[in-house]
Amino acid sequence: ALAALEQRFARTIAADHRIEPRDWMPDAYRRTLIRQIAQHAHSEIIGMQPEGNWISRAPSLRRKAILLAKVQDEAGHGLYLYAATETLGADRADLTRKLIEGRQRYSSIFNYPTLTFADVGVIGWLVDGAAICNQVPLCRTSYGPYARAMIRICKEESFHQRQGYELLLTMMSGTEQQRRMVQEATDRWWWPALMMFGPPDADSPNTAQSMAWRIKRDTNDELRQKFVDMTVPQAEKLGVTLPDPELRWNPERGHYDFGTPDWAEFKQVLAGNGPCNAQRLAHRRRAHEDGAWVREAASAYAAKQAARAAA
Ligand code: FAQ
Repeated sequence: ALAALEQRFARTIAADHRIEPRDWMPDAYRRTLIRQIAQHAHSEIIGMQPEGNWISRAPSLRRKAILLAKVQDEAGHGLYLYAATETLGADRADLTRKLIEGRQRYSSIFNYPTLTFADVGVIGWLVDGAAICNQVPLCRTSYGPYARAMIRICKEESFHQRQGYELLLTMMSGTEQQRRMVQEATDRWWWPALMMFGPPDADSPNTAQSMAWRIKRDTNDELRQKFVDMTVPQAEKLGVTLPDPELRWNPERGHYDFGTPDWAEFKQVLAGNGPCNAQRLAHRRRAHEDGAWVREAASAYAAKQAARAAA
């Protein structure tokens, strides 16, 4: 019986059809999805902090309204993704516990500080740009609920990317000091943005199996290259320099060559030693503790309603 189930799963994947929650799936496939989707959800929630830092200091009412909406969208993405993990049998409260106990990951990128308002623009341009590059192929991932969640999330991420680029275009047509702020923020975010795609393929333990299961549709290095190729012309149009002396067009490959990210730094950030890891987790933990009374009240209310319905 197990062999028949395994065969049907393999046929569904080979035909490029979707696996749905009610379908049989290998335990390791389920575990990999829960790991990746939970990490993605945690990233959206922790990712609210660096930009949230600027909501109260946005330079105009218009910029404040835009930033509030963007950070709210990220909360929505997080909840949407937690709901996708629940279709796999995970429990959101349990995932949150694992996050605040440091037992599950979130993206390395959110462990860097936002020092000036230009960072808000650069996060939209580079961080959301990298997120889109990684997530558009995930609209075709083999697990149905994750693929469908990605369609909506990508639409909102494109909007985020454009607001960041528009903010930077505005700053670049401003004063010399504003142009310097944009360049300085680009210098700080460029390499961490390249690290968002994960370790090089040769050091990526999960890629081969995830590609075979069609959870991932491209490797880490393929997506990193795609991101560099699409971003270089945007940097030129903006008038900023990307901080990589090795960056140049390679006509034979038809791609840009680029330098090597500092993978030792990446490992340090993953080990919890990035500039803001402790601060991000402490903030998330505090928010969770401060919200305990809301969860208690909601549970008490739900129990009361259920008792009333039963009476
Ligand atoms: N940071 O074998 P691989 C956003 C871990 S966008 C931290 O290559 P995999 C939007 C990896 O988990 C950001 N950890 O792993 C936004 C694994 O750990 P484990 C979120 C990383 O899974 C914008 C180990 O290293 N997007 O939030 C990172 O096949 C602006 C070995 O790596 C997603 O999560 C990293 N950068 O490939 C929000 C996209 N890279 O558990 C607010 C979905 C790797 O084995 C503001 N995820 N690791 O110990 C993916 O596509 C994949 O999970 C990868 C990693 C590509 C990230």
